[in-house]
Amino acid sequence: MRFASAALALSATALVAAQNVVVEVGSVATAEGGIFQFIPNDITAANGTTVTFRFTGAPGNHTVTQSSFADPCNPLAGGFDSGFVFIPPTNTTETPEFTLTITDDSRPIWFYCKQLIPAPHCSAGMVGAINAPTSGSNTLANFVSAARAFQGSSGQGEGGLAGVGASASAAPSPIAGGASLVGAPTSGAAAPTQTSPPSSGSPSGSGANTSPSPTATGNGASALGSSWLLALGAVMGVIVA
Ligand SMILES: [Cu+2]
Repeated sequence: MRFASAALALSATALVAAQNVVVEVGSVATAEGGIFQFIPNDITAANGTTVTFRFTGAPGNHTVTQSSFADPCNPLAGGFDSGFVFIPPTNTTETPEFTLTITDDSRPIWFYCKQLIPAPHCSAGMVGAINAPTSGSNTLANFVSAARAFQGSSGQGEGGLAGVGASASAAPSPIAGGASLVGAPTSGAAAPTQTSPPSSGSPSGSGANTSPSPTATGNGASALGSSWLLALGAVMGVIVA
């Protein structure tokens, strides 16, 4: 009987570990909620659960970047970060995926999209949470409200594969069919830096914004330099091609 109980417990553990939640990153202009959203944005996931972010919004250029309730549109020190995944309008091949494994379900995990073009996605409400409290002040609704109230450019610092309470084992993949990845995360949970350029390209469903000009105020503005223009040129080349 003792063996049977142990086997039962083992299988229950395996069941929990096998759970997966899928979140779509970005959408289309005609969708309810528009382009700038994670679907769903309210995720419940126990330890061992995997949360797979699928960059389905086409065209799109988004990130999944860990932040905090207190500062929804800036990267959390030691947080995870997918990097910028650009999806062209005509991407018909495999969808890039970024998969987190939950390592601490005892506290909420907050995240945002740090893309600034054509306007900061975080301020447009492109945020989400894993295991957010359903009562009290730190609810997802309050987090969304705080993000929408955020002024200036959301933080561009790069996180890593490993985050706080959740970690990825690989950068978004596959990157194919015209998709590109800028600022791919590397191993470790280094503190976010402000030296990386934001990505570029037009996440607009209409593709109308071809001359993005992120405002020169706020966090990370000093990083907007020649490397950013180079990245823009590279992505625009993809669009033109
Ligand atoms: Cu976005």
